[in-house]
Amino acid sequence: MNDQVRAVETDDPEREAGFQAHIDAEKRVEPRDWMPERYRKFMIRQISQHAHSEYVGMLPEGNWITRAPTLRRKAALLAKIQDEAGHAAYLYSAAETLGASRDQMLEDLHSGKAKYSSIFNYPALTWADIGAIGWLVDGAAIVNQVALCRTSYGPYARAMVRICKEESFHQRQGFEIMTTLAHGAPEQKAMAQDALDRWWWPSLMMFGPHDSDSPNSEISFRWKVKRQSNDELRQKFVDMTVAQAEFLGLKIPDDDLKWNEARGHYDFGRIDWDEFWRVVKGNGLCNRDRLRNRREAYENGAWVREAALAHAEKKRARAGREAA
Ligand code: FAQ
Repeated sequence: MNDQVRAVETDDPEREAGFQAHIDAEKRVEPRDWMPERYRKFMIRQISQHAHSEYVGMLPEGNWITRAPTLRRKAALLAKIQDEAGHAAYLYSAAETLGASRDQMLEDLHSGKAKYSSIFNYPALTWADIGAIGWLVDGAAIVNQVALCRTSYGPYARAMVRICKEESFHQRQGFEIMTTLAHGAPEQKAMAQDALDRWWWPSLMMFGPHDSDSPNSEISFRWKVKRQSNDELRQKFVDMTVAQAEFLGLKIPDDDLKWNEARGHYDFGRIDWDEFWRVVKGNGLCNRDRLRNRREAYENGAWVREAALAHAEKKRARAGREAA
């Protein structure tokens, strides 16, 4: 949890009951409303992790901007990556409305203290990975984020509405790349299959641990932060994606994947949770590279922040002189 939380009055049971009634009545919580300190910290935790994910999430794809195969692909990829930067900006701002400091959030990311989505610690090895990221990673992000459009904290829910619209363009961008490759030469189809093989299981891990191992879920449901569980959303993603893989003529790398008539859902194989926790704890293939890259970008951007502050200070001083 983030320590940089605005000091507020200690929580009291009567106010908490009123707060819960407000949530139970499906009303949004807004920045100036009273809220329990635990809710404020809980929201900062989730929103800042989400912001960090968008921010770090630019890196696997950023690596391919100079190598996109056509001008059109390059323009679309650039636009997509810029969108991710925008999503991080909305989300950091939403966390700031809860009293979190952006400097502190970034320091927590750069020091390795803060979490961000496990998925961004895998490398994008070929152009087909850019297709797989858009198709699967953005596809999974949409499934998760559509549910969050109805989350209880107003600024977060409103950010999600806009973000989901943009993610849906991202998903199509990825699926279009996969369609071209999967219906292209045998070598292209093999590249598409290889990307699916490598991104499938990490995409399922994006939804978080099984419900039985998800410590935050109980309170998250009570506060209507979460509307659907990790396992429900993962199942939704699997059910939706199988038909898309069939359209592409690609095989999902799971021998246990089969339609279960009784459940009305696909059954699927066991997720490697050891791998998941290894990655979350900082020992995935790219964790160190990702953090080094973010730290360097932050340090290299210091002069821009200083110049912007100096400019703002100059403007303020000029306005003060003119008013005097
Ligand atoms: N990676 O108790 P739960 C995107 C942590 S955006 C790392 O189940 P919760 C767009 C979890 O934080 C992708 N850590 O937690 C894009 C908790 O740790 P804590 C990001 C994970 O919050 C596309 C612990 O495990 N999306 O992709 C992960 O109830 C393409 C126990 O878990 C969001 O952040 C994970 N995968 O449920 C950008 C959505 N899963 O905090 C660029 C908002 C779990 O107790 C290119 N977040 N953990 O220390 C959420 O919906 C929820 O936070 C969940 C986790 C569902 C991720």
